[in-house]
Amino acid sequence: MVKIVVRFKYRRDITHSMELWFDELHTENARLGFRIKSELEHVRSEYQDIHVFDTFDFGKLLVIDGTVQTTERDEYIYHEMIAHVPMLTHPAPKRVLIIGGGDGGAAREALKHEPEEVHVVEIDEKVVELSKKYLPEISKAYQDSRVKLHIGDGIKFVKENSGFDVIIVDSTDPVGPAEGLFKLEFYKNLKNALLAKGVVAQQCGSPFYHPEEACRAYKEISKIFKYVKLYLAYIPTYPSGMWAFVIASDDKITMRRMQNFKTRYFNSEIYQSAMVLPEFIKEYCKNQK
Ligand code: AG3
Repeated sequence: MVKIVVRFKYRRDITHSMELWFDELHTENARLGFRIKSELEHVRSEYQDIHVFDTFDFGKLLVIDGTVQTTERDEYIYHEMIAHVPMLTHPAPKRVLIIGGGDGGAAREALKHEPEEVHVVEIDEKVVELSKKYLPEISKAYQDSRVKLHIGDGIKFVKENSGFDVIIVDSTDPVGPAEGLFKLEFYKNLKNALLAKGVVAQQCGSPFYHPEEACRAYKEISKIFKYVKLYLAYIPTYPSGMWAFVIASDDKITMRRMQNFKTRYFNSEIYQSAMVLPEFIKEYCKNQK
């Protein structure tokens, strides 16, 4: 019998004597709750269910299909880590492509490298609209003329466009609507869209709750690129707090330039240490078919 596990369920419950909470279900039996001041917006877009909440401890919170995407308080960790690791692995990134990332956070960080162009391909224009309205610090990248927004399917975009130095895949979870972004076919197209020395980075879930997702991404992308590494960041509002990314290139993965911009989480020591993996992840990836 196949057991269907509802991994992420949106629930806003009124407990604690009329307090309002948003909970993300991490498993059937574990969840993380945010006490909220108010629901600022709830939109059912063509693609997904989107909420923006005003929370007590984390500022504004963007939720897609019941899963926390970003909060004003800790967004810098994810956005710095998804952008600076691949950007500093490239000797001189001029053309950058971000698949997903409609909130603008990854683009904001990519701009710190003085690229010529940053293309953001977001499928859901509602994400962009709500981010511009409620998350100005995250979405301010859109005010920069080097940032070009394309509303459309990232899978299709990489088939039809090329010439990028760095590609950042900032999607929702590896299961569900974003699944296609974790498939071999997509990775092949990513490689074709990259120039020589091109670097790609992608978020690939919680290695604590779902090591199979990170390891699958690692294995699939390894079939296409010569050098591949998983790396981690600590993100308080994501399931388990431990988050995985994968970086891939046909050139050795090493930090090629010095950091000459301000960050709040990332630094050159973290570039190194983030790639040091705990035993359970190594074991899992080794044993996984
Ligand atoms: N994209 C990855 C969010 C994944 C979080 N998963 C979860 N809460 N279950 C973040 C978008 C930020 N630009």
